[in-house]
Amino acid sequence: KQENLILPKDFPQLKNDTFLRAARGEEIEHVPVWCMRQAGRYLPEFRESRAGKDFFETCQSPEACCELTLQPLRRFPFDAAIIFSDILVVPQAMGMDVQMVAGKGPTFPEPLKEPEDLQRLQVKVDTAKELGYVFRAITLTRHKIEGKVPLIGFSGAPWTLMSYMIEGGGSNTHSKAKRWLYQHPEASHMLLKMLTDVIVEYLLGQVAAGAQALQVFESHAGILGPAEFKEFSLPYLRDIARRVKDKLKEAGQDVPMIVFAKDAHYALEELSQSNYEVVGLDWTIDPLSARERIGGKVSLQGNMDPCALYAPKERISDIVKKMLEGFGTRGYIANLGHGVYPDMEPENIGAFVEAVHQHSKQMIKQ
Ligand code: 1CP
Repeated sequence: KQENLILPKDFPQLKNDTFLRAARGEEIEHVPVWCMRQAGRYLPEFRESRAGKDFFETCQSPEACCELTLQPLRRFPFDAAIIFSDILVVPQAMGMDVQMVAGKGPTFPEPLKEPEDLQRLQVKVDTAKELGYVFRAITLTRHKIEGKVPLIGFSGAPWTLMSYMIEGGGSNTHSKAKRWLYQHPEASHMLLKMLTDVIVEYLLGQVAAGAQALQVFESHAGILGPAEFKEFSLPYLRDIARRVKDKLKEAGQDVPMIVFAKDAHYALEELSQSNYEVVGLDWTIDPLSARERIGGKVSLQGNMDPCALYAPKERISDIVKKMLEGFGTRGYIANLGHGVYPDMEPENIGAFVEAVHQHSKQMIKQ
């Protein structure tokens, strides 16, 4: 809808900035908490809103994205919201067809096969034109959220997007995409660079639209070994944060950035020196050892095993307490180590949020 284009940016005042303070390592009264995929199929109201509608058409509707983003906040006292969208809107903006196939997940009917296929991609992407619907969703949501909590924008990281563009969808081995790294390293770097350029513009557009923090998802980091990660992921993650920050600084803006490189615990030290304020962790790393390895350099986010949400509520509370004791309450944002699954009990997500708030308040008081 065109009228959203001109929504004013005089947003309601932020009432709960705990998440932003924790991202910067500042003092807080309780540990902030949100959940990856907090807007998702585990909520009956989400299933109802999404029923019978095409996934990417939903992503293209600012009103639908706004509603789905707000749904979890009506149930639980989360300290942040993440805009409803998907990482695969970036390959779409570069000219690739992506469809959501029921029972299979996102699918590219014509994935990249050989380096020549890079010619099919749009190099100079006008993000305002191709991804303006995401920006409008963010602006609308910033108004409708009424300053309750900060709104997080996000993007997939270059390697994760590259792997989808070559695999054509989800994969266990990612061997088609990894083949490129070993057979076509130059073309791989070319593609990663193209993606980086679009992602930088995309993230800046999200901030201009009203995003108050940014998360970069390198969900497929774990399929790379340390050497490949250092060559094909880390430099681009660093470049994204540096370029976004340089541009924001020029405008006098300061927006915390989170990097979530799933299963990349082998690169924790490097990630903590990659220009991001916050490093997100999956559940395969022990909180205390993560804290010891990075010192006080960055804030940490994570990392309860999402499957712990299948446990009874009292057990969830115990697990949360241990997690808080490991990370400490300063420079820490509680989250899961990955997204909520569709078969999880909404009540248990509520128990998780409450346990974080309750235990951390007590720990801070002592
Ligand atoms: O119809 C549906 O509801 C389908 C499920 C779904 C949802 C809820 C998909 C398909 N995407 C989303 C939304 C989404 N995706 C969000 C929004 C908000 C929130 O977190 O509350 C975000 C941040 C993403 C990001 C995303 N999409 C990632 C990175 C995070 C992660 O999970 O590692 C990835 C890898 C995707 C791709 C994707 N989109 C959807 C699916 C099922 C997948 C995974 C496909 C696969 O690899 O098998």
